[in-house]
Amino acid sequence: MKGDRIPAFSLGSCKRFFTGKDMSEPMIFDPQMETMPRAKMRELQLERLKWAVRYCYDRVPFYHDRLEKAGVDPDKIRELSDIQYIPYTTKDDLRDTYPFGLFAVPMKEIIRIHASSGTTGKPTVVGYTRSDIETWANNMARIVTAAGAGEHTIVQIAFGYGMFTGALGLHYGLEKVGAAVVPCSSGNTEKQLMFMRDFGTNTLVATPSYALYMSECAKESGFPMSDYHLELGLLGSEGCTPEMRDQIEKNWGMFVTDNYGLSELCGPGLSGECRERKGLHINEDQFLCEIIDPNTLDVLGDGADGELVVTTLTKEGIPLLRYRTKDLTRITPDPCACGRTTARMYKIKGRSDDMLKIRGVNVFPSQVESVLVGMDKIGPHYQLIVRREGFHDTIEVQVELIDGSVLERYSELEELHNRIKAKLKSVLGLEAKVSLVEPKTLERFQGKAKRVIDLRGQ
Ligand code: DLL
Repeated sequence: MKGDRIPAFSLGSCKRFFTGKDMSEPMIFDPQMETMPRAKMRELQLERLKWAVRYCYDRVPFYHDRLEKAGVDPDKIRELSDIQYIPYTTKDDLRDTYPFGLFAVPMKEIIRIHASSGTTGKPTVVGYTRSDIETWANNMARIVTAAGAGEHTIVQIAFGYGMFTGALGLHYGLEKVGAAVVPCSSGNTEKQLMFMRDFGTNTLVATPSYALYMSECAKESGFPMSDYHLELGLLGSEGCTPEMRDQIEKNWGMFVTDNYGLSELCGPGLSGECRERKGLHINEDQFLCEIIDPNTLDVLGDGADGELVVTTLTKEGIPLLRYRTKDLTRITPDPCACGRTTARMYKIKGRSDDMLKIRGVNVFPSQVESVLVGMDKIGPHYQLIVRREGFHDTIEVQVELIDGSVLERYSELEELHNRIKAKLKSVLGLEAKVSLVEPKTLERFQGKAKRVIDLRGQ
């Protein structure tokens, strides 16, 4: 079939350049891709964009129709800016075609399936071919190498293994660079700390909030902090303020880098910080990134703040054209002191939709609503309050009772409270505090309801 071969630079070309002896020695995993002159990178991206559009058009009926409707002829893509004629893809498109509607290969070619975290009902589902898994591992290998990992690394992966892409993504990349991987998963903190002390673990993979929580547990563990040997934290999957990063670094005595990605686009591995920490290097030979104004949908230039939109350039299982991440950032193409020429994106500043990331889990207010609607004894009015207590994110769901006298009947109140809490836990995948309040006490809105009060930035 036309458009079947990913153009230029065989995907198997990635090889280790050289391995530093310790974490402070800068290394480049794939110098060909990571230090390519920018003009050449743009050429490669164009070739691959043509391939990706043709591939989607030929193989995914959804894209065939979308491109036809938009009048996009895959053979007429001549320059990178022609991407502007391609319609955006959104999370809803993935949900509407659940589970496999956007897959571009038959199931026999899929060797792994993941899904987005914390969603109820219809999560977004992604499939990987063998080549996708290999590319993903290479992307991750570049990022962990840039952060200082290598053969000298003993790493505990404290992301949850499962449908979440974080753990296996880092796992494969770290194995690729020769690290000794300890697949602890998240939770069971005391045991993790024991392994850290006994194995001489020098690298931790976790969300910032879990890395911080672990450090607090370590301090209380009764063992001196000198029994822990962490030097590097490969953190990501949620935002982390500079203050929080400082605290994590201070508590563990380690250097922290940020990693970014989303399950729809592979998982982690889209971009990550090198030791300069002046932005996250984008794996540009794999992902074509644009910044758009989320309101007008106009494409903005380099350096402008806006929403990140990503086109996958080599993905076979579930290729995506102009996927709206809803994450707000900006991009710079300026060269980095580390020697890489790949463009860098700045830390995520927020979202253009109402998705909240709480302790690594994606939460949409609509999920909370879906739990509350239809439950007896409570009305339709609710509010979510997200706080940072110390450095831990918490979510409180305040719900109005229909009949305030329930507040005086303790056992009835407790039963209702526990029922809501359990249902929220099963749908959101995390503990929420539930507060049942008197009728008519929550604010009413004339226009769009403001259900979420996010106090974390204050
Ligand atoms: O969080 C993938 C990942 C795993 C990235 C491990 C890095 C490390 P999802 O669960 O689909 O995938 O969540 C994706 O999380 O759209 C952002 O809003 C947020 N996010 C991910 N990384 C960062 C980060 C993984 N470094 C959503 N900083 C994205 C801020 C992040 N937000």
